[in-house]
Amino acid sequence: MSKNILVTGGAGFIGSHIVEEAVNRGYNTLVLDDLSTGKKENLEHLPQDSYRLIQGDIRDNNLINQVFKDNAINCVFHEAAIASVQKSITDPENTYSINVEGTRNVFEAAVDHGVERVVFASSAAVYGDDPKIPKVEDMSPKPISPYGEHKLENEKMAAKLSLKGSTKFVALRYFNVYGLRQDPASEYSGVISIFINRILSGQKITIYGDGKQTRDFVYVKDVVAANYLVAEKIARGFAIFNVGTGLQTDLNELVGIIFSLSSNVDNIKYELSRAGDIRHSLADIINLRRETGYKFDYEIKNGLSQLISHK
Ligand code: NAD
Ligand code: UD2
Repeated sequence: MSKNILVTGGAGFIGSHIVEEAVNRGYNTLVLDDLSTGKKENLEHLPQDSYRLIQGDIRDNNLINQVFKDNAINCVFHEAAIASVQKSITDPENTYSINVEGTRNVFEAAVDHGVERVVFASSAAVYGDDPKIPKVEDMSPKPISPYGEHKLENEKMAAKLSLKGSTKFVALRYFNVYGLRQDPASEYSGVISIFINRILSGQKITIYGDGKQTRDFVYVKDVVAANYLVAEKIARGFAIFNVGTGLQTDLNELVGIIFSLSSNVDNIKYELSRAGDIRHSLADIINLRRETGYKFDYEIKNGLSQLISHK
């Protein structure tokens, strides 16, 4: 694969793992991040001279064009976004300006500068609350949040731009990603980071609803593998793939595994379901597997066990 890599949002949770893999592969690795939710510390375990961090905003069109002009980028992994659905509801304008207009800057600059490929983070949120599972890429999207709408707009924008230049775009609809460096601080963080943080520090956890809701939890290392596989293997101008495991885990099962891997005693309270909570979410990953050979390495127990062992 091409060697000059740009990771937007590379100081964030998922982005920092994509950067780590680029560094391990010996690529010239550039990170662009405004450090709004990302942190320099997320990259500090890597040798200092193994990547370059530019602190900047994807909404700054001049900066973005300069970055492409100066660096002969071959491949972009675009992760920068406001990743919180809740924020997209409480602050829709700011979220739109980053998630849609900022993304447009990155995509257009990539095309203008002849970048070979852009792989970008979309989301299962584009499917909305359609109860049909598993979710297949060709289902008609029904986003129910500004966040989901923005991700869908990104996909449409990429599809159009792929007809304009030589840049190839791949949208990856991530399901529920978990792993090291996922920030547990916000109440809207992923359930796994919240539960592990609370359970390991002996605090009570809250399950909203009966705990029988299910998710397709995918370990961040498998998400990274999917990013590099599509970058290497997908030859057409535009494609969309789900990234998950194709397996469902309910919350009761999930907490059972976490308690069994830690030495803490069960300390759970049940509360009413969250408004708008989706009952079941599951990815169909057949297309990704068929076209790239993707095979996830971490089913939930392995992923949780690796995560807990790093805590
Ligand atoms: P994160 O908040 O840890 O990472 C986002 C990164 O983007 C941060 O480092 C942040 O500082 C940076 N950023 C935000 N606004 C920016 C701007 N204007 N300019 C430059 N950088 C900016 O979140 P994450 O969970 O790592 O999410 C990464 C991507 O994956 C996002 O696009 C998110 O929407 C998507 N996604 C995540 C999940 C999940 O389960 N975590 C699921 C579906 C999709
Ligand atoms: C995920 C994404 C969201 C959006 C959505 C689209 C995250 C953090 N959220 O929401 O951004 O893309 O998918 O479908 O990635 N829960 C508890 N206790 C807690 C926290 C959560 O019971 O302390 C429950 C929650 O009510 C839900 C489940 O755990 O039923 C998973 O919650 P989540 O916020 O991790 O993810 P999800 O799928 O609701």
